[in-house]
Amino acid sequence: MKPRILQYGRLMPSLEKQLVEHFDVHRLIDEADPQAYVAAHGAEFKGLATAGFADVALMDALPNVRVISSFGVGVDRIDIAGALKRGIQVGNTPDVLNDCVADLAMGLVIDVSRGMGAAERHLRRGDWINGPYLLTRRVSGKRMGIVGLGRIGRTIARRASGFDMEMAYHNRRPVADAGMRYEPSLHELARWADYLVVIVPGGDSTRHLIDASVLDALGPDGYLVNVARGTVVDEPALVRALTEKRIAGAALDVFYNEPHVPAELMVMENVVLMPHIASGTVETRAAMAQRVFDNLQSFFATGQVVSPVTQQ
Ligand code: NAP
Ligand code: 8YV
Repeated sequence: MKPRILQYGRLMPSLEKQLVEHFDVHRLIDEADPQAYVAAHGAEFKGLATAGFADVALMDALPNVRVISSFGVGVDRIDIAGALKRGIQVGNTPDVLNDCVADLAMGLVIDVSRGMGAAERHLRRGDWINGPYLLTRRVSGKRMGIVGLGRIGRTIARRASGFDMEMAYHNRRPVADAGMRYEPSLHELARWADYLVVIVPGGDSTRHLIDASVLDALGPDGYLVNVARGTVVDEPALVRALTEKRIAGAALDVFYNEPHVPAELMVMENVVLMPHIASGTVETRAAMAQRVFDNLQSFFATGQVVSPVTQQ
């Protein structure tokens, strides 16, 4: 008999198809009253496939679920401690997205400095006829400060080394084989950097890590690049710093209240805005989908997911 799985949120159609072929799947999004449905049927499910969310209320409503497989590496909307306490394994999709997230981070560094998006808007508006585009800022040879030298942070560093950039990083602890300077003070890193690239996990431990004081340390010639989570940046403080020209610009793939983006940012030419697309390539999303499937299949075959999450 196929294990019964609850699907929370929308997943890629190819993944939904693969899940249905191997599991007895029920999609919670098809229920008019999801809460009433899980209250009545929650005990039927052995696993949960989720688009990134699982709180303890949901886990309690699914008392026989022993595995959660989540689409994405970030687990900030999954209560990991709550899952582990209930004997539930959580699987995510690390590593397979490092390259694409790092590619986009590097693209954002280039775009916010060289004004590629802004210059193209200038051309498309027909403004080139009236004169050349403004001079922009050089990228090669500049200083990049990486906040979060983990799997993706290290991949970003490899990209930046191809641009002859000087690099340093800040984590809570130094990384043994980082091959670059560790900066124990986030403020000192921001003061030193031309680009502060943020790629830490979201959640309570990093909420507003990038606040007004870090932005002031980055200063009027510095750029903020955030490909982590919107919660990591104090967004109103960022809007104020940009409005008052206390930083040079920002490039953001993630926002505090997605898909809502502060109106002030929408009209700023020194700000690059992306709709959370860093992992969004055909190749990477297919690999992420496969890992969601593999985590479930491996759990039901061996009792272990492929990519276990052991802490938030
Ligand atoms: P990872 O390998 O776990 O790396 C995270 C790094 O952040 C670690 O080096 C960690 O070092 C550091 N860190 C954690 N908390 C910190 C803190 N409070 N202060 C400073 N450094 C801290 O994770 P990853 O696979 O690279 O992914 C990172 C995050 O990127 C994900 O959790 C997700 O939220 C985000 N992401 C976004 C997208 C997107 O589409 N934009 C795509 C993929 C991932 P220490 O533990 O030593 O501090
Ligand atoms: C999203 C991400 O999962 O992996 C992560 O943590 O933020 C992304 O890859 C993806 O955008 C689907 O929501």
